[in-house]
Amino acid sequence: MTIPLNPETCGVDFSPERAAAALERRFDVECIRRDFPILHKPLPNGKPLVYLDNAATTQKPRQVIGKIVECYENYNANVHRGIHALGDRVTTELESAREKVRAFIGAGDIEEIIFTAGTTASINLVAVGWGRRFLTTGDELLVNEAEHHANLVPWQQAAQATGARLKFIPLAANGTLDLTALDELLTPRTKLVALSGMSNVTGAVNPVREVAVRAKARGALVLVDAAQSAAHGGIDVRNAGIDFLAFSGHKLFGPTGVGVLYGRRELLAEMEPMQFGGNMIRRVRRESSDFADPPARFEAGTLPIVEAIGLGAAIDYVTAIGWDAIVAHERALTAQAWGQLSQLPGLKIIGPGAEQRGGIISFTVEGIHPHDMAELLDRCGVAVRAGHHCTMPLHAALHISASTRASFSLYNTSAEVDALCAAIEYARQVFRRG
Ligand code: C6P
Repeated sequence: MTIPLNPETCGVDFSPERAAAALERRFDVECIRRDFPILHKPLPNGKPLVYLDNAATTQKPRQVIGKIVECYENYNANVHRGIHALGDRVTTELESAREKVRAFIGAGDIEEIIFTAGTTASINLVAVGWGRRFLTTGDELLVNEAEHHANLVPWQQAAQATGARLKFIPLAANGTLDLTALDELLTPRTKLVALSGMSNVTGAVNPVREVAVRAKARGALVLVDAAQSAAHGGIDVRNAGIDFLAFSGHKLFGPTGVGVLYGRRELLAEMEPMQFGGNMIRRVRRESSDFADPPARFEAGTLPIVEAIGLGAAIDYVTAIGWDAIVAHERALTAQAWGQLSQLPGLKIIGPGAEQRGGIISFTVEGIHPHDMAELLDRCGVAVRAGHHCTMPLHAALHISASTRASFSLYNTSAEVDALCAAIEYARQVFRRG
């Protein structure tokens, strides 16, 4: 039997226990937690950390941290430039990370993988590089009000710049997509449908494949914002019929500062670069230039090299554990949290039932502002996010200004779900007393 872990490429310290657990596809959460140093550091108030803000960013395992240290200590150099040993090594590492991303999302070719600064940068690149080139007056972009601002504002800008118009897939009462009228909304003028794989507020997992099939029938392209979904399950861009896919390294156990744009080869070949300078050219004359082929055409300047290599280590990490095991663990936590939270008096969960969502639960509690709630939870060591979560139109549609959000990851435990509920009860007591 081959061990599905590669200490060579993943950095440091794959413990034999971890390897054995991964081999058996047994999910040992305590074992996994040992990979994340931050989870064992007490907070300034002495409480143990209960980190439930994974939708904002995930914590990093030692395998990723170790890989970053390994890069800086052993082969730090610029890529695609230096004719020296360090330059060769780091270029090989970077391109190996690109290959890992390709395999991770099921793309056909590494030239379809562009390293960017994150999901926001990736979507902007499509909105400008594809949108400004191909959209004209009267064209339609199909979006929805539940999207993160990163998958709405760039399309507003593209529409304003080109005369295209935004159309919205309606939302059901719980904030999920209502696809009943999708076929009528899609017209021959629809050029692109932009939607997330999973909402960062409702946690709803969108039926991307179904939308893609229906969009394709009308000749529209499909862009998927996988900022949240990338950390919760396998993606297969070809099988799902996705034309563009965007995600961030930092929500997938990798470093900040790096993200990915996948684009189908034929589409990238036609797109305009958004940034100009070194690395993205083929030939520069005094008055004009020719640009390199993708991906270099869209990677002007020095890349987030070490960050991209760190992302490669993060992909190795989750792949070694196995998505089936990760998803099963997160589903169990989400079901437990949904069940317990929905019993708490005055607490209203936003979005669908546990079976239709990934590991994100946003809620409101009668009489307690979400910011106060987050602050009181923090006193108990429970880290959550409060606010509009960069989804103002969704909150407006739900007639609320803010919500509190707990989001789960592979290292969270059933006891931490209990701790969340106990901390909410504490907050209710504080407000009752006050
Ligand atoms: N959501 C959250 O707490 P960046 O910042 O570029 O890495 O990711 C932007 C982004 C795009 N789409 C979705 C669905 C997202 O959730 C995010 C980031 C964080 O919900 C920070 S606002």
